[in-house]
Amino acid sequence: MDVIPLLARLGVASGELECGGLPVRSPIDAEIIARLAPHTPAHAAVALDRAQQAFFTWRDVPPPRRGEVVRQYGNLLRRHKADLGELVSIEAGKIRQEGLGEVQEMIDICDFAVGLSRQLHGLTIASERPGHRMMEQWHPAGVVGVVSAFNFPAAVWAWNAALAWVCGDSVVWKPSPRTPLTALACAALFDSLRSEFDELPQGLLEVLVGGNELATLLADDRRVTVLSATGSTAMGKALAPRVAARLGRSILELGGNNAAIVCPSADLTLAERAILFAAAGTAGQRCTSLRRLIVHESIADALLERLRTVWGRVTVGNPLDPATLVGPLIDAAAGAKMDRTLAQARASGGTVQGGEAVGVPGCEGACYRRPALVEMPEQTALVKEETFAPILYVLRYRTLDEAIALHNDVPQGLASSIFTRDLTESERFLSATGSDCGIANVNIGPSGAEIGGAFGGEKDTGGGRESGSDAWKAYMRRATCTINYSGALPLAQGIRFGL
Ligand code: UN1
Repeated sequence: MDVIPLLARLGVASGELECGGLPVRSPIDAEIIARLAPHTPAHAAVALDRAQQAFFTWRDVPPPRRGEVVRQYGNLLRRHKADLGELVSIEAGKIRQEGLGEVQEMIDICDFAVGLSRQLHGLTIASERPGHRMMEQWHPAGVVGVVSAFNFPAAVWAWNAALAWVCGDSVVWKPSPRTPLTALACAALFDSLRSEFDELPQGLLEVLVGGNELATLLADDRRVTVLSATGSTAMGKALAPRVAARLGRSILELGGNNAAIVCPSADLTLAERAILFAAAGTAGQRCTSLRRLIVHESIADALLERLRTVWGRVTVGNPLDPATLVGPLIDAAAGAKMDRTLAQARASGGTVQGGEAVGVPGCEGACYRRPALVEMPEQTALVKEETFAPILYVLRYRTLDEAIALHNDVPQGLASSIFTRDLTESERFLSATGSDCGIANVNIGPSGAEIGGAFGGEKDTGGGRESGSDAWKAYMRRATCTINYSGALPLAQGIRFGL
């Protein structure tokens, strides 16, 4: 696949693409599409320096003006949606619809951030002292480090970057070494704004291409005020203590083991469609992918019959082919992990449909798997693990209490859903004693979240929140300010002090 013309249209110079020691492969056919020169710690030091200098300038630019830059970036994304979406498909293996959806998500967060740029509101607070006023101000935080994963090579970065920029921060981005081209394209588009905005400092966006050592470097560097990392729980557990050791801030969006409870009153036609997209979409490689289905015993056979049919029919193939619903896994190691997991599921009493390798003409070296539907006798240790592949475990329940207990009895806590038309069941699921996840949905699957809400989850998912709602506050520092206009000096807490 020749990605050079596509990258050229997105503004990436071909000189960067062919000479380095880091091969970039497309999961579509496992062929090398570029060779980049990875950045060294010395490059990273320069990039961090530039980012810090950029912050010193940028924090002084009025937020609505910062928003104008993000607005123009969103417009660039609109213009380049088809090309950038295709690049995401080629590099991450997503089907075209999902590649485009990812760019749409970037556009949406830019729009959100533009609005936010005029709404970085603080509170006014009633003072206990006469002639005093209290207020909160939100100030830019500093350099925001973003570590992103292969499965959302652009959108998750954009959630962070668009907010960070309007909040007055600069961004140093370490993309997954599997998807650096998308990052270079996003950066080239951003760079092209420079001609329109004099105040856009060099260093507002720095991209570091390379492996884990660069993420470690960001975690350790005091200049990185906030480190936002998306990826596996193991990655989060490696980085977070390093950030904490220097008392830095981190935003973690780690693994999920997302479930859906299907109740007796559920609309099964709707549930079937939602389950298919959530479990098999993106070849099961979203943090929010549906991995566990907890079905009431009275409808389990009926639902399973429907699911077996759709699982048998789902089209697996080249993600650039418009008829394909399920593209490749990211690499052979992911396929081997899926195979091992299914063998273990069988060994512990699971009944497996699907999961076999699919040969795609012209893509023989790549890793295509049919999505697997696995009926399990119980929620074993294997089911509690996140396997980043299209495997859907099916469990049965009798009472809603039992279903919720099963639902919450995993280490992860990202996204969740319930299918029901019974108000008492959905309210219970959404209540304090229901789902313990950061995202809880009714009559839609756990994946495909909109940017307007805060995104993230609890427990092994890391606790961070990104994207919408008030997630922006994590990218700023809060100053609590008390102003005395009384001419006297009453002390708080009733203290009398003085001679
Ligand atoms: C991820 O899988 O890391 O909810 C992010 C979704 C997307 C984001 C997923 N909006 O599927």
